[in-house]
Amino acid sequence: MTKLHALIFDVDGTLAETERDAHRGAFNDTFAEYRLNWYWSEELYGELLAITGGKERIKFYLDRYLPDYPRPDNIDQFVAELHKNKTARYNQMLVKNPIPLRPGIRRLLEEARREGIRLAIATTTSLENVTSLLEYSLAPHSTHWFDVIAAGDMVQAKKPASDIYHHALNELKLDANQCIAFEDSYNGLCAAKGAQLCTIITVNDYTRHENFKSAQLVLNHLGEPDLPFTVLAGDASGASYIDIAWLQQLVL
Ligand code: XBP
Ligand code: MG
Repeated sequence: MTKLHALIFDVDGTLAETERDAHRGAFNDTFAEYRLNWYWSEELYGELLAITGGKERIKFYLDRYLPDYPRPDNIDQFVAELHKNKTARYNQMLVKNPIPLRPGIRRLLEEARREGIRLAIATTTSLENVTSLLEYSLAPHSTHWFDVIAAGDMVQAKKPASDIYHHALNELKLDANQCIAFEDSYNGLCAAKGAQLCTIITVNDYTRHENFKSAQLVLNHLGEPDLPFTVLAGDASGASYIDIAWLQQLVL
């Protein structure tokens, strides 16, 4: 019998709604500081989210939307500088105005810890950003709740490649069938499924129309005892919120 050993969480869009206001706002503030005539509207940002990773997203934006923009000689260095500035701004935002965790996240993390289920993170964003989110939105020193934080440039290829999930599984020293992944996007689902992980999706405004056919379950959020989730696809077998007992039966 396989037993559930660990839960692996995506960060942006899954732990908290960080994209529309915080990441996007930080990118735009950086562009303004550098007097670049670039502005990412909510709608445009939805398109740009198809490219994971902030540096990769900026380069894609230039290629797709500003092909005539005169590029500095060392474009990679320029993009890295912009991204460093954006990361500092994003971290300041998380300290000043902590972003609430999505429904069910805190409850599930706390229950997992009580039950001896290990926790891990597999994200495209940087370790610095994850640390701030956990520190200010979950609890002080809560990075220690996680045995593994697999983040950003620790792997060569970002989601939808599976590298970050393979890295997390390697560090956990677990097989995919002993773990469950939580994601919010098609790119994230591709990454988790490519590593053979059973995956639960909680959609948000940017991702609700994406293709989640290979997910175990698609929900609007993880639910709370007094805030039932809505099932968008899959079979929740009568549950109204995700807890450890419910997750255990997925890996039997
Ligand atoms: C989401 C992403 C990230 C963020 C920006 O990552 O694609 O690129 O939008 O973060 P995930 P950075 O859902 O895997 O957590 O600017 O730090 O790359
Ligand atoms: Mg995500």
